[in-house]
Formats: sequence, C-alpha cells, structure tokens
Amino acid sequence: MVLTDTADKIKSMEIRGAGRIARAAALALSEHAGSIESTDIASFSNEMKRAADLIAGTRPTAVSLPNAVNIVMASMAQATTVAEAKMAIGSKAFEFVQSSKNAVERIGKIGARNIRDGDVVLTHCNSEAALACLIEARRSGKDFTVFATEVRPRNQGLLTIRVLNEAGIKTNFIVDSAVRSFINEIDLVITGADAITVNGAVVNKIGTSQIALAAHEARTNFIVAAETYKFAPRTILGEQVEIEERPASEVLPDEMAKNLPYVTVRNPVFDVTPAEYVDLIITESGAIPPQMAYIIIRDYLGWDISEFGKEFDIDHHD
Ligand code: RUB
Repeated sequence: MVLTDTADKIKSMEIRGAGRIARAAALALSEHAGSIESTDIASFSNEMKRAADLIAGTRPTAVSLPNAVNIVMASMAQATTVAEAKMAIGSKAFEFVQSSKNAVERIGKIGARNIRDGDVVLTHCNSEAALACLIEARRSGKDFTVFATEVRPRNQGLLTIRVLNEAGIKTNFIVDSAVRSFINEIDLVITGADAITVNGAVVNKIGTSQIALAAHEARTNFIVAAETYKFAPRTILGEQVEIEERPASEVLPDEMAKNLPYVTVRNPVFDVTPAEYVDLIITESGAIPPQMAYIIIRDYLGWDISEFGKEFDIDHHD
C-alpha cells in the first residue's frame, strides 16, 4: 500500500529532507485517492482526511509536509463527486511536485549568484536546495571550494559529499565540531531549511544554529535556501514548530546504553537559528531578508493575519 509504505519510509528516514518528504507525501495522497473504491463523496473525503493525518504525522518538524498535504487536500474542496475529487487531487499533487522541482532549480539559479569565484562555502546536512545553488555555481564555471559537515548522528554529510564530488566540486569533509576552527577560512555558509517561522527564524538540522553563531561571530554571511512551502503559516497564530527528538539508539547503541543507567541520551534532530543570524533567504520567488518571512506566508501561501479571526472565531467589526 503506497500510503503506509511512504509513511513508513518518511518515519524511518529512507525518504528524508524537507522537499523530498513533501513531494513523496503529495504523490502518496494522490495514489491513495486513486485506490479508494467508494463512490460516496462523504466516505471518500473521510478516508482522505484519515490518510492526510497519517502522512502529515510522520515527522513533526518539516513544515513542507503539512503544507504539501494541505495544498493537495484543499484541491478537493469544490468536488461534488468522487471522480471529480480524484481528478482534482491527482492534478494538484502532480502540479505540486512539478512546482517543487522547478522551485529548487530556480533557487539554484538565484543562490548561485551569491557564490563568487574563489569562495570557500560551508554547508551543513543534506539539502537539495542548498546543493542546487552550489551545483549551479559550478555549472556556470565558478571555481570554489566547499566544506561539508559530517552531520551526526545520521551522517547526512555523506550524501552531500557524494553529490558534490559528482559535480566536480572540491570538498573538505569535516566533523561537526570542527566548524568554528575553520570558520575564518569560510566566505559563505549556505544551508537548507525544514521550516521558517513568521519572524524569520530558520529551523534546520541540529547544529545549524551553532554554525550560524560561529558565522555571526566571524562576520561570515549565512544564507538559507528554501522553497516558499517551507514557511510555516501557523507560526502567525503563535504556534511553535515542534522539534523532533529521535531514538537514543541513533546516538548510543542500546547495548552500551544499558550499562549506563545514569546516562540519558538526548537526540533533538533540528534546531532554531534566530533571524538575526540569517543574512538572506533564497526562495524561488527571490532572495529576501528573514524579516520578510510574513510576506511569503501571506502572498505565496495565502495565509493572512485575518486567519486569526477564522481560527479563534473572532468577530471582526469594521
Ligand atoms: C534534513 C535537513 C535539510 C532540510 C532541507 O534533515 O535538515 O537541511 O530538510 O533539505 P533530515 P531540502 O535528514 O532529518 O530530513 O533542501 O532537501 O528540502
């Protein structure tokens, strides 16, 4: 079953990275819609709501996931028959996947302009959007060097160095704790994002905020490459982005942990970088300062402050 299979793959991180997760979720919903046999629109939409909740609940931090689910689910709002609903969901999911891929490509083009010949660029984790900027800069003939971190405990840095190597980009691979030792050699830091809040804070792989702090201290530019569907509309309502904490066994093997009864492993896998440490956010709609995050949420995701009213049933008086 595609839905549960995709949900399991997202949970186990076989499918990972905020953009890939969002695209996989959209496609899984579309395939699930196609597999529903009922011709009753009410039971069809109940089943789709169950599917949407299941897939949206697989990982809590990447806001691209609920955003993709909401975009796909909203497409069936006007459908009066199951056939119409299936058609709407299928074409919206396809459109989302296409626009997501186009967004990454566009971000690459915009982001590459920030990389100069001879630069030394540091990246953390494995972000398609950040890598798109590096690959496009290389493709356009720029000669630069990258530092890529290891990314404990899941070693996403190994994925990154393979991609960089394939693109013929000279890369130094370092352990996460070596960042500050090298920061004075770095001209630019570029990372991806799992979520961007209304106040421009960037939620990304654990360790990102330490890197941003080191970059800030060294006056090194720190830029973030993120599609507009990574912006978190519900932060307008004061909601926090939940930081996922994954199993202790990712950090310390169970057989070692069981002999250390006083030791508790903590494994938060994302952290929050405040807007003050972010110089620029590259989206497919252009490069913006983090302080403009609200504009993206309002103009590109269609969420306005007036949503407050709807959410809390507040009467608006003119
Ligand atoms: C991945 C991660 C990436 C963002 C952006 O974490 O933090 O930097 O998701 O990636 P995980 P992309 O490996 O835990 O999913 O630009 O590919 O969407």
